[in-house]
Amino acid sequence: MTDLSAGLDGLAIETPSWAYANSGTRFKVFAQKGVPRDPFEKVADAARVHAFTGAAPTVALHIPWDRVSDYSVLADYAAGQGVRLGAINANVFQDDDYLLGSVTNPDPRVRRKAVDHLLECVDIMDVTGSRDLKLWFSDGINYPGQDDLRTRQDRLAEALAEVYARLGGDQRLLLEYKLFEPAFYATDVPDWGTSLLHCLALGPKAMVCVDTGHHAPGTNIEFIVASLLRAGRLGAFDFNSRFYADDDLMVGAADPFQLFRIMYEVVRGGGLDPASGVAFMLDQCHNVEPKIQGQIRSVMNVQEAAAKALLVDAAALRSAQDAGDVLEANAVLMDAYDTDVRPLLAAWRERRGLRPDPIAAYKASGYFDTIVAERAGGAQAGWGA
Ligand code: RM4
Ligand code: MN
Repeated sequence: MTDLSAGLDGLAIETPSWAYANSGTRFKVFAQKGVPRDPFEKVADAARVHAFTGAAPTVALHIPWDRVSDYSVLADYAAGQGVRLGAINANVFQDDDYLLGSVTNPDPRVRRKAVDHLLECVDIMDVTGSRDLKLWFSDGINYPGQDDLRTRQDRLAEALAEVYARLGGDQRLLLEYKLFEPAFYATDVPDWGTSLLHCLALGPKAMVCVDTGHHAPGTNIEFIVASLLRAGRLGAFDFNSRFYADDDLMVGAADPFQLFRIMYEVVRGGGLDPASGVAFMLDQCHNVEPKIQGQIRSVMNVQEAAAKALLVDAAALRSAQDAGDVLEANAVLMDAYDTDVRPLLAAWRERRGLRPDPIAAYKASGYFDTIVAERAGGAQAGWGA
Protein backbone atom coordinates (compact mmCIF):
# COMPACT_ATOMS: atom_id res chain seq x y z
CA MET A 1 0.00 0.00 0.00
CA THR A 2 1.27 3.47 -0.85
CA ASP A 3 2.73 5.30 2.13
CA LEU A 4 1.64 8.90 2.18
CA SER A 5 3.00 9.58 5.67
CA ALA A 6 5.60 12.10 4.61
CA GLY A 7 2.92 14.40 3.23
CA LEU A 8 0.12 13.66 5.66
CA ASP A 9 2.24 14.02 8.79
CA GLY A 10 2.74 17.69 8.00
CA LEU A 11 -0.97 18.40 7.60
CA ALA A 12 -2.24 19.97 10.81
CA ILE A 13 -5.81 21.24 10.67
CA GLU A 14 -6.89 23.97 13.06
CA THR A 15 -10.48 23.90 14.27
CA PRO A 16 -12.38 27.08 15.17
CA SER A 17 -13.76 27.58 18.69
CA TRP A 18 -16.97 28.96 17.21
CA ALA A 19 -17.75 25.70 15.43
CA TYR A 20 -18.46 24.13 18.82
CA ALA A 21 -20.84 26.89 19.87
CA ASN A 22 -24.40 27.50 18.80
CA SER A 23 -24.77 29.12 15.42
CA GLY A 24 -27.43 29.67 12.84
CA THR A 25 -28.65 31.86 10.09
CA ARG A 26 -29.93 35.40 10.23
CA PHE A 27 -33.33 33.84 10.86
CA LYS A 28 -32.60 31.66 13.87
CA VAL A 29 -29.79 30.33 16.05
CA PHE A 30 -30.80 26.83 17.12
CA ALA A 31 -29.53 25.55 20.45
CA GLN A 32 -28.03 22.08 20.51
CA LYS A 33 -27.57 19.83 23.53
CA GLY A 34 -24.18 19.71 25.24
CA VAL A 35 -22.87 22.88 23.63
CA PRO A 36 -19.99 24.59 25.50
CA ARG A 37 -20.77 27.43 27.86
CA ASP A 38 -17.32 29.00 27.88
CA PRO A 39 -13.98 28.90 26.02
CA PHE A 40 -12.66 26.12 28.25
CA GLU A 41 -15.46 23.80 27.19
CA LYS A 42 -14.87 24.74 23.53
CA VAL A 43 -11.19 23.82 23.94
CA ALA A 44 -12.21 20.52 25.54
CA ASP A 45 -14.38 19.69 22.50
CA ALA A 46 -11.61 20.68 20.10
CA ALA A 47 -9.28 18.36 22.00
CA ARG A 48 -11.65 15.45 21.31
CA VAL A 49 -11.42 16.16 17.58
CA HIS A 50 -7.64 15.96 17.83
CA ALA A 51 -7.77 12.86 20.03
CA PHE A 52 -9.70 10.90 17.41
CA THR A 53 -8.15 12.29 14.22
CA GLY A 54 -4.57 12.95 15.36
CA ALA A 55 -4.60 15.84 12.89
CA ALA A 56 -6.18 18.83 14.65
CA PRO A 57 -3.63 19.93 17.28
CA THR A 58 -4.71 23.58 17.57
CA VAL A 59 -7.89 25.54 18.14
CA ALA A 60 -8.48 29.11 16.96
CA LEU A 61 -10.00 31.69 19.28
CA HIS A 62 -12.36 34.52 18.40
CA ILE A 63 -12.19 37.66 20.52
CA PRO A 64 -14.41 38.79 22.28
CA TRP A 65 -16.42 35.56 21.98
CA ASP A 66 -13.58 33.72 23.75
CA ARG A 67 -12.58 36.43 26.17
CA VAL A 68 -11.20 35.12 29.49
CA SER A 69 -9.58 36.96 32.38
CA ASP A 70 -6.23 35.18 32.04
CA TYR A 71 -5.23 33.68 28.69
CA SER A 72 -2.30 31.82 30.19
CA VAL A 73 -4.79 29.77 32.21
CA LEU A 74 -6.67 28.91 29.02
CA ALA A 75 -3.39 28.03 27.26
CA ASP A 76 -2.40 25.77 30.16
CA TYR A 77 -5.82 24.15 30.11
CA ALA A 78 -5.45 23.50 26.37
CA ALA A 79 -2.03 21.92 26.92
CA GLY A 80 -3.53 19.68 29.59
CA GLN A 81 -6.15 18.59 27.06
CA GLY A 82 -3.48 17.83 24.46
CA VAL A 83 -4.00 20.80 22.15
CA ARG A 84 -2.63 24.34 21.69
CA LEU A 85 -4.30 27.68 21.11
CA GLY A 86 -4.01 28.75 17.49
CA ALA A 87 -4.88 31.86 15.52
CA ILE A 88 -6.50 34.79 17.24
CA ASN A 89 -9.47 36.06 15.23
CA ALA A 90 -10.37 39.69 15.75
CA ASN A 91 -13.99 40.77 15.77
CA VAL A 92 -14.77 44.29 14.62
CA PHE A 93 -18.14 43.44 13.12
CA GLN A 94 -20.54 43.11 16.04
CA ASP A 95 -20.72 46.52 17.66
CA ASP A 96 -23.16 49.33 16.94
CA ASP A 97 -20.19 51.65 16.42
CA TYR A 98 -19.31 49.66 13.30
CA LEU A 99 -22.49 50.52 11.39
CA LEU A 100 -20.47 52.32 8.69
CA GLY A 101 -17.34 50.22 9.06
CA SER A 102 -14.55 49.54 11.54
CA VAL A 103 -11.03 50.41 10.37
CA THR A 104 -12.44 52.18 7.30
CA ASN A 105 -15.18 54.06 9.16
CA PRO A 106 -15.36 57.78 8.31
CA ASP A 107 -15.29 58.57 12.05
CA PRO A 108 -11.71 58.60 13.45
CA ARG A 109 -13.00 57.68 16.92
CA VAL A 110 -14.47 54.44 15.57
CA ARG A 111 -11.32 53.69 13.60
CA ARG A 112 -9.28 54.16 16.78
CA LYS A 113 -11.58 51.82 18.70
CA ALA A 114 -11.26 49.15 15.98
CA VAL A 115 -7.47 49.38 15.81
CA ASP A 116 -7.26 49.23 19.61
CA HIS A 117 -9.17 45.96 19.49
CA LEU A 118 -6.75 44.57 16.91
CA LEU A 119 -3.82 45.61 19.10
CA GLU A 120 -5.49 43.93 22.08
CA CYS A 121 -5.60 40.75 20.01
CA VAL A 122 -1.82 40.94 19.53
CA ASP A 123 -1.45 41.33 23.31
CA ILE A 124 -3.45 38.11 23.65
CA MET A 125 -1.21 36.37 21.11
CA ASP A 126 1.79 37.27 23.24
CA VAL A 127 0.26 35.34 26.13
CA THR A 128 -1.19 32.39 24.21
CA GLY A 129 1.89 31.95 22.03
CA SER A 130 -0.28 32.21 18.91
CA ARG A 131 1.54 32.94 15.68
CA ASP A 132 -1.33 34.35 13.66
CA LEU A 133 -3.70 37.29 13.88
CA LYS A 134 -6.56 36.69 11.47
CA LEU A 135 -8.35 39.76 10.22
CA TRP A 136 -11.67 39.73 8.47
CA PHE A 137 -13.39 43.07 7.98
CA SER A 138 -17.09 43.37 7.29
CA ASP A 139 -16.33 46.93 6.12
CA GLY A 140 -17.80 48.19 2.91
CA ILE A 141 -20.60 50.28 1.50
CA ASN A 142 -24.07 49.52 0.20
CA TYR A 143 -24.58 52.38 -2.21
CA PRO A 144 -22.44 54.01 -4.90
CA GLY A 145 -21.23 57.33 -3.56
CA GLN A 146 -21.91 56.36 0.08
CA ASP A 147 -18.22 56.84 0.87
CA ASP A 148 -15.03 57.30 -1.11
CA LEU A 149 -13.59 53.98 -2.26
CA ARG A 150 -10.00 55.24 -2.35
CA THR A 151 -10.12 57.01 1.01
CA ARG A 152 -11.39 53.81 2.61
CA GLN A 153 -8.36 51.95 1.20
CA ASP A 154 -6.10 54.62 2.72
CA ARG A 155 -7.75 54.20 6.11
CA LEU A 156 -7.41 50.43 5.85
CA ALA A 157 -3.71 50.69 4.96
CA GLU A 158 -3.10 53.03 7.89
CA ALA A 159 -4.83 50.70 10.36
CA LEU A 160 -3.01 47.64 9.06
CA ALA A 161 0.34 49.41 9.25
CA GLU A 162 -0.19 50.23 12.92
CA VAL A 163 -1.08 46.63 13.72
CA TYR A 164 1.77 45.28 11.61
CA ALA A 165 4.26 47.44 13.50
CA ARG A 166 3.04 45.91 16.76
CA LEU A 167 3.67 42.29 15.66
CA GLY A 168 6.46 40.34 17.33
CA GLY A 169 9.21 38.71 15.28
CA ASP A 170 7.43 35.39 14.85
CA GLN A 171 3.92 36.75 14.59
CA ARG A 172 1.97 37.18 11.38
CA LEU A 173 -1.06 39.05 10.14
CA LEU A 174 -3.48 37.13 7.93
CA LEU A 175 -5.75 39.30 5.81
CA GLU A 176 -8.93 37.58 4.71
CA TYR A 177 -11.06 38.75 1.79
CA LYS A 178 -14.72 38.30 0.98
CA LEU A 179 -16.60 39.26 -2.16
CA PHE A 180 -19.69 40.64 -0.49
CA GLU A 181 -21.83 40.47 2.64
CA PRO A 182 -22.62 42.20 4.86
CA ALA A 183 -21.70 45.07 2.51
CA PHE A 184 -23.55 44.67 -0.75
CA TYR A 185 -22.09 47.19 -3.19
CA ALA A 186 -18.38 47.44 -2.40
CA THR A 187 -16.51 45.46 0.21
CA ASP A 188 -13.20 47.05 1.30
CA VAL A 189 -11.27 43.75 1.01
CA PRO A 190 -13.31 41.93 -1.63
CA ASP A 191 -10.70 39.76 -3.31
CA TRP A 192 -7.22 38.25 -3.15
CA GLY A 193 -5.77 41.06 -5.24
CA THR A 194 -6.76 43.68 -2.69
CA SER A 195 -5.55 41.54 0.17
CA LEU A 196 -2.26 40.82 -1.56
CA LEU A 197 -1.65 44.49 -2.38
CA HIS A 198 -2.02 45.40 1.29
CA CYS A 199 0.17 42.48 2.37
CA LEU A 200 2.92 43.43 -0.09
CA ALA A 201 2.86 47.00 1.17
CA LEU A 202 3.07 45.85 4.79
CA GLY A 203 5.93 43.38 4.59
CA PRO A 204 6.76 39.68 4.80
CA LYS A 205 4.77 38.98 7.96
CA ALA A 206 1.51 39.87 6.19
CA MET A 207 -0.12 36.99 4.35
CA VAL A 208 -3.38 36.33 2.54
CA CYS A 209 -6.06 34.08 4.03
CA VAL A 210 -8.20 32.23 1.51
CA ASP A 211 -11.65 31.46 2.88
CA THR A 212 -13.01 28.99 0.36
CA GLY A 213 -16.57 30.28 0.83
CA HIS A 214 -15.75 33.89 0.02
CA HIS A 215 -15.72 33.83 -3.78
CA ALA A 216 -18.17 34.28 -6.61
CA PRO A 217 -19.67 31.05 -7.91
CA GLY A 218 -17.38 29.38 -10.43
CA THR A 219 -14.22 31.11 -9.23
CA ASN A 220 -11.10 29.04 -9.89
CA ILE A 221 -9.85 28.98 -6.31
CA GLU A 222 -6.96 26.63 -7.03
CA PHE A 223 -5.54 29.23 -9.42
CA ILE A 224 -5.56 31.77 -6.59
CA VAL A 225 -3.86 29.21 -4.34
CA ALA A 226 -1.18 28.50 -6.94
CA SER A 227 -0.56 32.22 -7.48
CA LEU A 228 -0.29 33.02 -3.78
CA LEU A 229 2.05 30.09 -3.18
CA ARG A 230 4.27 31.28 -6.03
CA ALA A 231 4.40 34.70 -4.41
CA GLY A 232 5.09 33.21 -0.97
CA ARG A 233 1.97 34.91 0.41
CA LEU A 234 -0.46 32.09 1.07
CA GLY A 235 -0.76 32.39 4.83
CA ALA A 236 -3.81 30.32 5.53
CA PHE A 237 -7.01 28.68 4.49
CA ASP A 238 -10.36 29.10 6.10
CA PHE A 239 -11.91 25.91 4.82
CA ASN A 240 -15.63 25.43 4.36
CA SER A 241 -18.10 24.59 1.59
CA ARG A 242 -20.59 26.75 -0.21
CA PHE A 243 -23.45 26.03 -2.53
CA TYR A 244 -24.64 29.61 -2.97
CA ALA A 245 -23.01 32.31 -0.88
CA ASP A 246 -20.96 32.06 2.33
CA ASP A 247 -22.68 28.91 3.56
CA ASP A 248 -19.99 27.78 6.05
CA LEU A 249 -20.85 24.11 5.45
CA MET A 250 -18.44 21.24 6.02
CA VAL A 251 -15.39 21.49 3.77
CA GLY A 252 -15.50 19.00 0.93
CA ALA A 253 -19.25 18.51 1.31
CA ALA A 254 -20.39 20.65 -1.60
CA ASP A 255 -17.57 20.02 -4.05
CA PRO A 256 -14.97 17.39 -3.12
CA PHE A 257 -13.38 17.71 -6.55
CA GLN A 258 -12.72 21.40 -5.99
CA LEU A 259 -11.12 20.60 -2.64
CA PHE A 260 -8.91 18.03 -4.38
CA ARG A 261 -7.88 20.58 -7.01
CA ILE A 262 -7.00 23.06 -4.25
CA MET A 263 -5.00 20.47 -2.34
CA TYR A 264 -3.22 19.44 -5.52
CA GLU A 265 -1.99 23.02 -5.95
CA VAL A 266 -0.98 23.05 -2.28
CA VAL A 267 1.09 19.90 -2.78
CA ARG A 268 2.46 21.22 -6.09
CA GLY A 269 3.54 24.46 -4.42
CA GLY A 270 5.13 22.85 -1.37
CA GLY A 271 2.36 24.03 0.95
CA LEU A 272 2.18 20.78 2.92
CA ASP A 273 5.69 21.37 4.21
CA PRO A 274 5.19 22.99 7.64
CA ALA A 275 8.11 25.29 6.76
CA SER A 276 5.92 26.89 4.07
CA GLY A 277 3.85 28.47 6.83
CA VAL A 278 0.49 27.64 5.27
CA ALA A 279 -2.09 27.27 8.05
CA PHE A 280 -5.00 24.92 7.35
CA MET A 281 -7.92 26.21 9.35
CA LEU A 282 -11.59 25.36 9.32
CA ASP A 283 -14.10 28.21 9.45
CA GLN A 284 -17.45 26.53 9.66
CA CYS A 285 -20.72 26.50 11.50
CA HIS A 286 -22.70 23.35 12.21
CA ASN A 287 -26.28 24.56 12.33
CA VAL A 288 -28.18 21.33 11.74
CA GLU A 289 -25.57 18.62 12.34
CA PRO A 290 -23.78 17.55 15.56
CA LYS A 291 -20.84 19.90 16.00
CA ILE A 292 -17.94 17.74 17.21
CA GLN A 293 -18.76 15.06 14.65
CA GLY A 294 -19.03 17.77 12.00
CA GLN A 295 -15.52 18.91 12.82
CA ILE A 296 -14.16 15.35 12.76
CA ARG A 297 -15.79 14.76 9.38
CA SER A 298 -14.29 18.01 8.05
CA VAL A 299 -10.78 17.10 9.20
CA MET A 300 -11.19 13.73 7.47
CA ASN A 301 -12.41 15.43 4.28
CA VAL A 302 -9.30 17.63 4.15
CA GLN A 303 -7.08 14.62 4.79
CA GLU A 304 -8.79 12.65 2.01
CA ALA A 305 -8.36 15.46 -0.49
CA ALA A 306 -4.71 15.85 0.56
CA ALA A 307 -4.09 12.11 0.25
CA LYS A 308 -5.52 12.08 -3.27
CA ALA A 309 -3.40 15.09 -4.18
CA LEU A 310 -0.31 13.30 -2.85
CA LEU A 311 -1.16 10.30 -5.04
CA VAL A 312 -0.87 12.30 -8.25
CA ASP A 313 1.97 10.79 -10.26
CA ALA A 314 3.99 13.98 -10.73
CA ALA A 315 6.46 12.48 -13.21
CA ALA A 316 3.73 10.96 -15.38
CA LEU A 317 1.76 14.20 -15.27
CA ARG A 318 4.76 16.29 -16.26
CA SER A 319 5.70 14.02 -19.14
CA ALA A 320 2.12 14.04 -20.47
CA GLN A 321 2.02 17.82 -20.13
CA ASP A 322 5.38 18.26 -21.84
CA ALA A 323 4.23 15.99 -24.66
CA GLY A 324 1.08 18.04 -25.06
CA ASP A 325 -0.95 14.92 -24.35
CA VAL A 326 -4.12 16.56 -23.11
CA LEU A 327 -6.12 13.45 -22.36
CA GLU A 328 -3.27 11.57 -20.67
CA ALA A 329 -2.46 14.56 -18.45
CA ASN A 330 -6.07 14.86 -17.41
CA ALA A 331 -6.26 11.09 -16.84
CA VAL A 332 -3.23 11.14 -14.53
CA LEU A 333 -4.93 13.74 -12.36
CA MET A 334 -8.28 11.96 -12.40
CA ASP A 335 -6.68 8.61 -11.52
CA ALA A 336 -5.54 10.11 -8.26
CA TYR A 337 -8.90 11.75 -7.60
CA ASP A 338 -10.76 8.52 -8.31
CA THR A 339 -8.66 6.51 -5.86
CA ASP A 340 -10.39 5.44 -2.66
CA VAL A 341 -7.90 6.72 -0.09
CA ARG A 342 -9.92 5.70 2.96
CA PRO A 343 -7.93 2.47 3.53
CA LEU A 344 -4.67 4.46 3.26
CA LEU A 345 -5.87 6.92 5.85
CA ALA A 346 -7.13 4.17 8.15
CA ALA A 347 -3.66 2.61 7.97
CA TRP A 348 -2.04 6.01 8.65
CA ARG A 349 -4.19 6.36 11.80
CA GLU A 350 -3.45 2.86 13.02
CA ARG A 351 0.27 3.49 12.68
CA ARG A 352 -0.23 6.42 15.03
CA GLY A 353 -2.13 4.35 17.57
CA LEU A 354 -5.52 5.76 16.56
CA ARG A 355 -8.71 3.95 15.70
CA PRO A 356 -9.15 3.68 11.91
CA ASP A 357 -12.62 5.30 11.93
CA PRO A 358 -12.57 8.53 13.98
CA ILE A 359 -16.34 9.03 13.83
CA ALA A 360 -17.05 5.53 15.13
CA ALA A 361 -14.39 5.95 17.81
CA TYR A 362 -15.88 9.26 18.90
CA LYS A 363 -19.38 7.82 19.06
CA ALA A 364 -18.17 4.84 21.08
CA SER A 365 -16.36 7.09 23.53
CA GLY A 366 -19.57 8.31 25.15
CA TYR A 367 -18.21 11.88 25.21
CA PHE A 368 -21.41 13.34 23.80
CA ASP A 369 -23.59 11.83 26.55
CA THR A 370 -21.11 13.08 29.12
CA ILE A 371 -21.22 16.70 27.97
CA VAL A 372 -25.00 16.66 27.62
CA ALA A 373 -25.23 15.54 31.24
CA GLU A 374 -22.48 17.77 32.59
CA ARG A 375 -23.26 21.00 30.78
CA ALA A 376 -26.51 21.67 32.56
CA GLY A 377 -27.15 25.21 33.69
CA GLY A 378 -25.38 28.33 32.53
CA ALA A 379 -25.70 29.97 29.16
CA GLN A 380 -24.53 28.20 26.04
CA ALA A 381 -21.93 29.93 23.94
CA GLY A 382 -23.06 31.22 20.59
CA TRP A 383 -22.60 34.02 18.12
CA GLY A 384 -22.13 37.22 20.01
CA ALA A 385 -21.91 35.48 23.38
C1 RM4 B 1 -16.42 35.63 8.74
C2 RM4 B 1 -14.99 35.31 8.37
C3 RM4 B 1 -14.11 35.11 9.55
C4 RM4 B 1 -14.76 34.46 10.72
C5 RM4 B 1 -16.18 34.91 10.95
C6 RM4 B 1 -16.85 34.10 12.04
O1 RM4 B 1 -17.27 35.45 7.67
O2 RM4 B 1 -14.97 34.19 7.55
O3 RM4 B 1 -12.99 34.35 9.20
O4 RM4 B 1 -13.99 34.90 11.79
O5 RM4 B 1 -16.89 34.82 9.78
MN1 MN C 1 -13.29 32.98 7.34
